[in-house]
Amino acid sequence: MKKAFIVRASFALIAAVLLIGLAASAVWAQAQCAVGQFRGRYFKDGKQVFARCEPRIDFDWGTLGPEAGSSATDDKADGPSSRTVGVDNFRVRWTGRFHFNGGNYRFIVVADDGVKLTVDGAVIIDQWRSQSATEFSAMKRLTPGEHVVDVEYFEDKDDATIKVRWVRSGS
Ligand SMILES: [Ca+2]
Repeated sequence: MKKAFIVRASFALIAAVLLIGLAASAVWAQAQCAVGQFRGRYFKDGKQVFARCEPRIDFDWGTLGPEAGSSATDDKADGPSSRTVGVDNFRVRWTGRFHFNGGNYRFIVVADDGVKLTVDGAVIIDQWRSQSATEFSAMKRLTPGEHVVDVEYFEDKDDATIKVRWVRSGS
């Protein structure tokens, strides 16, 4: 009797864990963008205000700030388009998988204010401070195939710029 109850309770628990796992993976799948695109997540006061898929990071917001509705792939599920992160004191994190042919690549960023760029979890540019628009670059050797590029950015005040690109350098 008691044993049967424990068996039933165990099955119920396993079923619940599986259901939660399925739901979590569905949410996770929605939160991903296609290979070759960044998932841009925009934060104000530590809270995500909106997110969207973006093919490139090439923004010069001047003294203004990003708008949730300014991209065709705006993710309404993460916040109405009218909500923004304001013009100062916001953060953005972009993460994406990209295909590389392999070889030495130069990663180039222009940031106002702070920026940190990692490739496959390795930090290659770390310029996390308030500054006017400044260009930084770093080399990274990559194997052929997909790699994860992650960019963290913050705007302090005044002008806001963030641009990221990479070029294959030599062989
Ligand atoms: Ca600034």
